[in-house]
Amino acid sequence: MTPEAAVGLVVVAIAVLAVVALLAWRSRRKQGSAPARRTEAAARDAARVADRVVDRVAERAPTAAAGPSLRDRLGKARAALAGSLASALDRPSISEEAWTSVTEALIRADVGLTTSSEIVSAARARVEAGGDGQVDAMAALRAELRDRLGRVDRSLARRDDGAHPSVWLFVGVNGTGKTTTIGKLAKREADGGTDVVLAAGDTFRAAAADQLAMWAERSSAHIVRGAAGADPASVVFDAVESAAARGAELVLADTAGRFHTEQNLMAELQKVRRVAEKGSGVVTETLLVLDATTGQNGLAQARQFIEAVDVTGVVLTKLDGSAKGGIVVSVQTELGVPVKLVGVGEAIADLVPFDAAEFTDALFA
Ligand SMILES: Nc1nc2c(ncn2[C@@H]2O[C@H](COP(=O)(O)OP(=O)(O)O)[C@@H](O)[C@H]2O)c(=O)[nH]1
Ligand SMILES: [Mg+2]
Repeated sequence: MTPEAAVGLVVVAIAVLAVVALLAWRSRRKQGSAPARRTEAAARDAARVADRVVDRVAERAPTAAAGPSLRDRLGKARAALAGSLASALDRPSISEEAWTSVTEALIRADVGLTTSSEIVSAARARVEAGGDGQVDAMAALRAELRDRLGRVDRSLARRDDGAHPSVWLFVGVNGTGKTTTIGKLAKREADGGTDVVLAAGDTFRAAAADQLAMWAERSSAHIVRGAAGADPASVVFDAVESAAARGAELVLADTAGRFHTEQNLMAELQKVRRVAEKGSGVVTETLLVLDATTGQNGLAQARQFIEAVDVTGVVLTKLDGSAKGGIVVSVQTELGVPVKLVGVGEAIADLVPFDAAEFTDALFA
């Protein structure tokens, strides 16, 4: 090795040592913040992983407690109707056959024959009045549907005499989602600061009261239940008196599912309705719970219940499932009863107020 090379090596070695020393000094100086940064980075990574897990869980169980979007939950209903309408109307001039296809698409989506024809005639009149191509056929259809769903009062009524309790009675055939809806509403009302009492008026099966008790626990609501086979009217009466004694504002009364064709059961329901008002309570809502997936058959059920008890609103459940969505339009236009709430899943947060504009947009978008 030449002396120059040796000197060069020494200089390089000194330089390397100096850099190492400098780095060591800086790392010592920042010892406090480096672990914090590492912790932050690790936390960010963990959050990203958690987000991915949550996303995956949400994919598997779309009913997770996150606020449900009607648009997202109407996936199937939307795809079916929007697809048919787009293929019929996506052309410069709309032929007679195209309008027929639109009518058929609406009927397939459970809008019902009469209502579908009326909607299409009215939309067609709008388009024709607008002259050639001036009014978009899809927009006309959407506006017509929205108008028909209208601006009705969808609020859930309470007593306006300042006294308590108000009673909301839930009726409907078996399996439509009465108990589940009560559970979701109990949570919503309790979260809003209302003292809620649940009445386990389904005394047909012991399991029914247990199911309601589980929801009561989740919403911290008080529950009144009777012995298996007890008179449902007396259970509801006791719940109303218990609510009055506690100063609770609201009683949500469950009833046993019944076939709308069974006259004695419908009579029993009328008795529950009467007895619920015998003491300190006033029934301010009688909500018919309809399973949207039953389509037009739901309408037949609804007619019977409306005849038997004074139905003030409809809760349309399972709109997240294979329901076609159009049943909302039939229920309201053919029965004249407002759809007040829709169920979009089995979880506690899966109940949303019905919004005509949002619903129409969701169906078409
Ligand atoms: N997917 C879905 N399932 C629901 C909805 N509402 C209720 N269910 C389910 O429907 C079934 C029957 O509900 P339940 O409340 O026991 O009906 P009930 O006999 O009328 O009291 C249960 O499995 C519920 O989880 C909803 O909005 N969407
Ligand atoms: Mg039930």
